[in-house]
Amino acid sequence: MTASGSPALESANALAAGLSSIGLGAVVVSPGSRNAPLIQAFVELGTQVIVALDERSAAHHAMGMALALQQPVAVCCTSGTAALNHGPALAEAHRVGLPLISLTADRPHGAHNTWQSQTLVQDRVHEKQVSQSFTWDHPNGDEGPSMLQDMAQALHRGPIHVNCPFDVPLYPKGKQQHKAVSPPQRPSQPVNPDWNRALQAPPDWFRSRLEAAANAGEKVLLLGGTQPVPLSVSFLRCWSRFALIAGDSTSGLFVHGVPAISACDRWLTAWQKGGRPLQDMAPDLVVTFGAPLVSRRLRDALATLDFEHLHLGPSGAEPQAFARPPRAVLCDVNAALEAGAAAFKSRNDTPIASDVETWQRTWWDLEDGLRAAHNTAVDAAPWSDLRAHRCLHQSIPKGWDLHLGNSTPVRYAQLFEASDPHPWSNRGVAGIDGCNSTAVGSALAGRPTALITGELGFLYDANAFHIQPLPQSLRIAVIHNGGGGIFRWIDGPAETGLLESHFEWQHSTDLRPLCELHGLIHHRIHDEAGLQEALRNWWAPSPAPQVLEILTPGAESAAAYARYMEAVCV
Ligand SMILES: Cc1ncc(C[n+]2csc(CCOP(=O)(O)OP(=O)(O)O)c2C)c(N)n1
Repeated sequence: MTASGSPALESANALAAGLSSIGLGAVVVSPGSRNAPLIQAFVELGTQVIVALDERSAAHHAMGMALALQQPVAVCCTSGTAALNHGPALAEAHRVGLPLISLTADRPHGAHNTWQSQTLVQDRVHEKQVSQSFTWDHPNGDEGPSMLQDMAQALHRGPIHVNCPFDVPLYPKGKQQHKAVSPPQRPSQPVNPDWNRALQAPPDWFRSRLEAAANAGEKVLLLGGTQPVPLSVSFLRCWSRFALIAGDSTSGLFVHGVPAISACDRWLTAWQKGGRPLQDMAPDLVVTFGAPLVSRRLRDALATLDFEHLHLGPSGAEPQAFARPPRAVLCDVNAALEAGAAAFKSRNDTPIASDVETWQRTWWDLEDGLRAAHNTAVDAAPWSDLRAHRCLHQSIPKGWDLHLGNSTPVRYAQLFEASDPHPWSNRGVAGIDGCNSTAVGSALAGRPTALITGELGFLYDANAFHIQPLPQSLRIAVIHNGGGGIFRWIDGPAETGLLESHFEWQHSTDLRPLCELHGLIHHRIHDEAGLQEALRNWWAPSPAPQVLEILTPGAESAAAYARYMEAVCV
């Protein structure tokens, strides 16, 4: 018999201690019985433990914490369907390379076949959405440490799933005393420095390829989608001389003093409206990274052109974004930028090839004109989503993290400069099901966090707020435009005759009772003057998270955006 009298508790203790030793920052647990050994183990160990009811939200909370802390965070649940609910966050973390650890407690091996309740096959159930799956079944001898080493390796590439079979007894004999658990504080450095890791460098051929591109005067486009790591200013500065930089505002490319184009849809609209041939914008070499680009139109336009494509990333993914399959460059994005910067530096004293200079100028002349026309075009718009987004973006204080709902908020955000830290949106798989929770997770990790989201996304993920403790430094601006405004942006829904009823899903849900249920401070806004006024005091410390429900007209907002595009793209 083990010291505690429970093999389950011993196994859970060993796993909790092992994960802590490889850099675990915190754990989000959902109430359940089968995972009782893990809950007790983490509390006993002094790990930061957050309690969240809904496993789908809990996994997104943990992902938001991993993003804010830049280190692994675990989410822990009981057996059965609870385990499946980690799926959406794992899928998102997998696409963007975040170190999320899904711990699913299970009954002993084979239980699902023995007429026991709350059982299903859990081993490897998330296999396609994680970098590696593990079964922690009371490992013996070196088995445990070796598995933990594999977990640490796998976490550098993305999330992992650890299924943990436990048999009764799940609880110790006699009443236990635990230390009081304090809410997390804003960390000035990673909570567990063991996670500090060497960046995985790109293969040598990558640097040589960029050297060759610079020597031969090739037109290089660095194109970034959403990714979680802050990118180096000095490396990007080196790149910006030789390469054109463009991508999503959530890519990390928009750092102070580095020229980069974020409003890619706007840029392409203007290019095409001017009747310019796509061939004139064609690069010779495109280096991509991160989640799929928000601007599908730019991706589709590039896909009609012929160039070489390299895709960077720690998972070695090879997404075929364009006409031909890319060559994967297995590495961390910053390490690749460093290698590129070194390649370009050696040519710093040499003038840029005139073809390349002209090509870059062509992109930038158009972009400069668009930026110059931007403010006048927004000023001309009536009260609408566009006007609300501008007010919000202008008011976010320095030091606050910005999260964006991944429908129209992330698209509007491309029009407004934002950096340091770069904004976040769950663009990996672009589900609207965890945007609240990811922002809550970021605030739980001690970072003041603002979320701009749509009201359907807000309603969908309402369980984000069934959490202990609820962070205070969280502000949520809900653009309540009467349904999914995104469906007015997309070609198609309007033609079906079902736009309002089945796509946009017009509704008249009042958000106030929901906010009251969760103890969120709620204000409703009807116009721009009201929004400006509310924002003046909104960021000051408050005893609970605050929600601004901003009422905008849905159809007029879509029309205002279309008119804005017409006005700037002349
Ligand atoms: C889990 C999930 N279900 C459905 C969708 C499809 N979808 C994308 S945007 C959207 C509507 C979002 O509406 P809202 O949050 O109000 O934002 P808005 O479109 O007004 O910006 C839906 C249903 C999705 N991306 N993820």
